[in-house]
Amino acid sequence: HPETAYLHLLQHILENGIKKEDRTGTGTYSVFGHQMRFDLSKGFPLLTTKRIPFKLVASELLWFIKGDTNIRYLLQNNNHIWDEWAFKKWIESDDYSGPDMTDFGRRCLIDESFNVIYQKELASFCERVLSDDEFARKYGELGNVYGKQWRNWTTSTGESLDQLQDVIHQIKHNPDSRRIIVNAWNPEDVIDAGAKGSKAALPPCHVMFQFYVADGKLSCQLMQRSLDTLLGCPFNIASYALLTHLIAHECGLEVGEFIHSIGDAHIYINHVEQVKEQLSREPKDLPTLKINPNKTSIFDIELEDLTIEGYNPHPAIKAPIAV
Ligand code: UFP
Repeated sequence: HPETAYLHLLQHILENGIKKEDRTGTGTYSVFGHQMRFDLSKGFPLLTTKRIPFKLVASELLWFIKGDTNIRYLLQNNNHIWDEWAFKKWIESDDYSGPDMTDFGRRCLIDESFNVIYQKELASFCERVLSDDEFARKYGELGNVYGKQWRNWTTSTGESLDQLQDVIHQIKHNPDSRRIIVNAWNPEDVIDAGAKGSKAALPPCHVMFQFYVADGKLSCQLMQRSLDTLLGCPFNIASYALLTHLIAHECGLEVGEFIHSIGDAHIYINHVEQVKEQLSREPKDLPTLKINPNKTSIFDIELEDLTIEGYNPHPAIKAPIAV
């Protein structure tokens, strides 16, 4: 079963992971350097050992593809996966005068009365990004994150590069090329990422990806520097599988493999019980992805053009996210 590649990684980290502190202060079990392969012709790799919300994966990917870096589009699609990063910039700004939100990611996990106040502040922040154009422009914006780097990379001479459009062009016209790469890691932005006034809210986790065409099939390899194996990984696999499908669809190719190459693959210490629960479950049949055949360009695809069929996973597993 294609999902066993993922379950093996969880098992491997539990058995061999080294205890390692991390930026969030949570602590992890971690291994360095791991690769998983998913044959996309065997079904769409949306995990079945717990439910993964496909709509969130899809709306985030379409947001990257649009070159959008403002969380407003995500909020309009009920997608809250990037909220905390925008919220962090807001509470650190001079315009913020609400309750003290310092270190909110950790405090909301350990202090329930703080969590209530935090949830209220965060909800009103999101509401304002949705309803107030000026506020959204200023505080919904994450800066130089994926959408910017993929579609609108700024060169040292001030020109803009559309890496995604360019790889699609290469796949169509020069498919044997060994240079079909999108790079999200910009050392200039990474130096102070996340700091007050910095150009990027956080350094990219999916650093670069490369496409490969052979036998009429499109494959994709992702190099990811850091992986939250329980919470992030299932999203990352589904997202890049979807991207590969979309580009294959536009280029008239079948899908080949998605290859996930990882630097620091970790399980947070407070995720171990959830990991064991997931490992006790039997994978089910993978679903299939349907893309509206009337749309070809990936830049025209909307959420309603994508459907997942035959998805009957085990129930979701709740776990705290480290920010
Ligand atoms: N993370 C993922 N996948 C992602 C993403 C983040 O697993 O797509 F954006 C996790 C990895 C790590 C944390 O646990 O988020 C990022 O922290 P750091 O920048 O310190 O690696």
